[in-house]
Amino acid sequence: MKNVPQTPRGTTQCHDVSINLLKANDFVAEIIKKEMKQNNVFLVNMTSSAGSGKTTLLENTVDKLKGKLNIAVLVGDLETERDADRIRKHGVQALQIVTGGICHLEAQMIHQSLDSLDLQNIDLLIVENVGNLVCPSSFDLGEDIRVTLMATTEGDDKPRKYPKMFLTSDLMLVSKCDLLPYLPFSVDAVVKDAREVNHKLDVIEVSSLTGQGMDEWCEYLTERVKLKQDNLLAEKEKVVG
Ligand SMILES: Nc1nc2c(ncn2[C@@H]2O[C@H](COP(=O)(O)OP(=O)(O)OP(=O)(O)O)[C@@H](O)[C@H]2O)c(=O)[nH]1
Ligand SMILES: [Mg+2]
Repeated sequence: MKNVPQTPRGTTQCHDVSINLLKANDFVAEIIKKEMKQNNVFLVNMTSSAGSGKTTLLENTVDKLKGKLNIAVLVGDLETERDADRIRKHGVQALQIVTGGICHLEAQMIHQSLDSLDLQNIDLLIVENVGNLVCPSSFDLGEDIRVTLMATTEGDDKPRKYPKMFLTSDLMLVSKCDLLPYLPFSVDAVVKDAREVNHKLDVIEVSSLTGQGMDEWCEYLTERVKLKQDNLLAEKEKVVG
């Protein structure tokens, strides 16, 4: 039998992440930030537990915004090309990052993928992180905003159980709101829980099934993309002037 190194029972790879690895990650995240600034690209890091509806939301988001913004998507999963295939069907470039067992995306993985993107012609780059509410919270990908989905099927007590993700997020999308009539889930309770962790957290209730909240979410994104573009333009004009 092969001598395969075993992860001790009750631990995951994520617990072995050293401070040095996080420092190295932050170094690359800064490089990504600079490249995004140079190319005028707004970068979103989308996180959630597995199956909270990230890819479905992105499919609908791309449909609503693709005439208005140039969008590209990077998707992280442990295995398969499935999510990138789903998004490509909606007419935008989507690249799959297969982590091969790693439970989160790291800045280096994003940086390597950037060579395959025509950044000069992208306004909005969305990264769908690996479905996991724990490990991805520790890895800055150089994003402008972090958006976390919290599905009604997960229970309204999760933010304070997994605080780092909500602490480091700018927006919580309460997803699958069409299921609210059938579930013991209180939107008020989940918002209260999340804002106890991060009082600045924005919240939008969405459903990819009914389209609830999609206009608000798309406006939220569009406003921030435009704001970054305007700020960068003003900075350039200041330098030239
Ligand atoms: N009722 C309901 N179901 C949804 C909604 N959005 C997604 N789903 C369903 O939830 C399941 C998971 O959706 P995905 O979009 O694949 O979720 P995900 O977060 O991308 O999953 P991973 O990438 O595996 O983490 C699918 O069966 C979807 O059809 C929604 O708004 N309402
Ligand atoms: Mg997905």
